[in-house]
Amino acid sequence: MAPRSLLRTCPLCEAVCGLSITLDDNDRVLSVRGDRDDPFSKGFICPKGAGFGKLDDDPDLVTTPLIRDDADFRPASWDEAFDLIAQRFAAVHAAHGTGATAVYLGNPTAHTIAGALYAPALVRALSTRHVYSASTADQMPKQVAAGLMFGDPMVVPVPDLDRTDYLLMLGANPLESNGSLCTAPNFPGRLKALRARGGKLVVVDPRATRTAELADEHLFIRPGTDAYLLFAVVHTLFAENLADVSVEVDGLDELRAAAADFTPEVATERTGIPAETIRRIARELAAAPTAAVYARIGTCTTEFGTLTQWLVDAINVLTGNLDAPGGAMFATPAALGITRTKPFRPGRWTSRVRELPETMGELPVATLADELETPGEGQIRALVTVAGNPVLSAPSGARLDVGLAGLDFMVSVDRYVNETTRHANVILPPPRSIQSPHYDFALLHFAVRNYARYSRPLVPLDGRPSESAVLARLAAAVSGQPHHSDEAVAMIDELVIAGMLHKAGMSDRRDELEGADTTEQRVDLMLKLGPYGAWNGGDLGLRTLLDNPHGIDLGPLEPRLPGVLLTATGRVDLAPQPLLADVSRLREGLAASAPPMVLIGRRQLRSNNSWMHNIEALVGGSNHCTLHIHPDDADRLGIGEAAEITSAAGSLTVQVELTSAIMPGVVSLPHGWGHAASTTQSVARAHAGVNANALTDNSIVDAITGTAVFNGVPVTVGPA
Ligand SMILES: Nc1nc2c(c(=O)[nH]1)N[C@H]1C(S)=C(S)[C@@H](COP(=O)(O)OP(=O)(O)OC[C@H]3O[C@@H](n4cnc5c(=O)[nH]c(N)nc54)[C@H](O)[C@@H]3O)O[C@H]1N2
Ligand SMILES: Nc1nc2c(c(=O)[nH]1)N[C@H]1C(S)=C(S)[C@@H](COP(=O)(O)OP(=O)(O)OC[C@H]3O[C@@H](n4cnc5c(=O)[nH]c(N)nc54)[C@H](O)[C@@H]3O)O[C@H]1N2
Ligand code: SF4
Ligand SMILES: [Mo]
Repeated sequence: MAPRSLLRTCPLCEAVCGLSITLDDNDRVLSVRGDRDDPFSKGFICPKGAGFGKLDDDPDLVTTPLIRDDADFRPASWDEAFDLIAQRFAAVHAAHGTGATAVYLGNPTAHTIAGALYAPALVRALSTRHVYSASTADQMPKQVAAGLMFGDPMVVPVPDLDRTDYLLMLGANPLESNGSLCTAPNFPGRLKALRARGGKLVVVDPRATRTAELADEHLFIRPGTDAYLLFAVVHTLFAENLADVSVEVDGLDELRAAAADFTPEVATERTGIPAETIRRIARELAAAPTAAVYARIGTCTTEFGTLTQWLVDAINVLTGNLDAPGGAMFATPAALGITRTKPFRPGRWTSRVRELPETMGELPVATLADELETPGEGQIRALVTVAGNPVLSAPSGARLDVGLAGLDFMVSVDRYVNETTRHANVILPPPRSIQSPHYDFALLHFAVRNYARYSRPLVPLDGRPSESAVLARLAAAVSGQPHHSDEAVAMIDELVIAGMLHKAGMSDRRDELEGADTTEQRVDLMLKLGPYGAWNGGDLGLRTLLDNPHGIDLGPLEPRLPGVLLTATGRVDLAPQPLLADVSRLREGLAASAPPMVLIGRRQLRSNNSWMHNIEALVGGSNHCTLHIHPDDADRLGIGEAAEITSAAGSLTVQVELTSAIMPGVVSLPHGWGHAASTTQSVARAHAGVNANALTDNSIVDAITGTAVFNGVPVTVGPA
């Protein structure tokens, strides 16, 4: 058989690029190219996507279940692994109840069918309030702000990148990250096109990033102060009578009142951005034919993350750009997701130790260390992690490292033995990506064009269970159900399918669902009942996507208000009570003196959080764990090649990189490094770096969501 090229969506970031993958006779990846016929990504690919084959072929990958006896892992059969899990979870339940078990879902669960369709079953099976995920180290403030303003935390507006005339971007660096909560393959190309058609790009960032270099204007901002800047923009829009609201809203007067004392002059003092510049930006946003404000991780993971995200969309509303072409719009994903019927409500319960709020069924990962450490009823004794590495990705990582070592039992579903999974008693590996089907259930909610693409597994499973089967069997094992066969997947699917058909009043149509297995039939049903679906006035179903393996374009974003709103009034709430209540905290912040030196993060093009450091082709070059510091600061502090950096949470010795691209008074360290501990990843160990989250402090969070604060951490820096 000659080498063959097969098509698949890249699962490695939010840009959902189409890949064309060439396999040899033994199903090994020979090469990876961008799929030129994908209507959304049009052949774009980044170094990570190009490294897909190397990731797939990494000799350090876990390929069979591992059981740890004392210090060492040994290979085991799937049945032995699941039997042990069932037995040990039963013991924890008998001794401490289900409230002593916990689950952590990491970032890649948002990129797999297994994560989308079967992780919820695992969470239900555990029947615990100890549910944690990377969301509270990431985008939760955006989802909560959207939930409060629009009634549904999945109804998140995205900048209409391809049509906007003016983009104000804060705390995002898509030239390295390829975008987030804004699914846009070839984000760099789309920004260049914006400028080429005469549009303006303004970037707000404490660093002169590659994205800032591409922009018309870059504003340095003191970390953690974006809420002051945006409030001053809101203030100006009202003060200069520039507000021009084109959608039905509540709370306009309350918003105006809340913004009254946040003048541009007040904001200047906090942000470092001149008042006249702030006024000009407000005027430009109001005057542009179309404009959008977009803010991402640099603004979410700060003390005022949720307030910031609220103000972003408040400005989009005030400038008449919400839900309007070229403004901030809502995607129309093809697959029917969870259909919520009641307005979103955060904080339905709180965490045991610190009483931090629940959101979307989760507790903040910033308190995971407390819940592991603090004795008493409800202390975590058994943990499941799926596709995550909280020791490197959550705040106070060093405490997590100790906390995990003290668990009665831990199971991890992961490709690698990493800094977190090394503590597991059992590691269950997913199969290769090319053995898994793919559909982007989550990310297409945030796409800048409506689009759908389904990829079947490119090669069959070689006796290993699918990741869906791993999660389904795990759900059965932890809840004392029969867990011996892959039938667990079909059992979950039949329940879900029956429920969806019943709700749609179509219970007699079960036999009409197409697909090679129940997972595909479930996808078919979600597509058929979706907004373009064959059972909903359109023609879309699984068959359409199988017939169009490059994906299909479903057109530009369309206005969706008021249809997508789920607020009690059916209007956009510009002044939700929980947000107004938090403004006093922001006001109090005005009195506090700014720390002389703060730490922020940064992302690297050839890296992905903690897990692409074991591929030679991806490490090295600029992909190193170094502390960026301004030469003036380094001079003043007497810092040479290495520095000692200390926060309330800990201290690290780091390699230094001088760069005037960073503001004086700010240092930047990428997260996801710190591989010196005993993992089996040989390349990563040789490029160990340090764990930035040994410095971040879990006691400081965004009050409304409990989201971790990674940007604006007070530190002192001195010579090593
Ligand atoms: N200081 C600081 N900390 C941060 C951030 C920051 O900006 N600064 N960013 C935060 C953000 S945005 C995020 S999303 C989190 C990420 O934090 P996590 O989700 O906890 O960590 P990742 O490094 O993404 O780990 C992903 C793991 O999934 C495994 N994996 C990869 N593919 C698969 C798969 O298909 N199936 C399974 N089962 N496993 C797989 C990898 O081997 C890896 O071990 O980090 C957060 N932490
Ligand atoms: N190559 C690569 N791509 C990735 C990832 C990766 O690790 N590597 N991770 C993926 C994940 S999980 C996510 S969530 C996305 C995130 O995608 P982005 O949100 O684009 O993330 P970053 O590239 O970290 O950009 C954040 C920017 O915020 C700036 N910043 C820090 N503090 C502040 C502040 O207080 N105010 C303002 N205005 N700016 C601030 C930082 O300097 C940085 O340039 O990227 C995804 N894509
Ligand atoms: S930009 Fe993201 S989706 Fe596209 S090839 Fe790179 S990692 Fe994959
Ligand atoms: Mo993330």
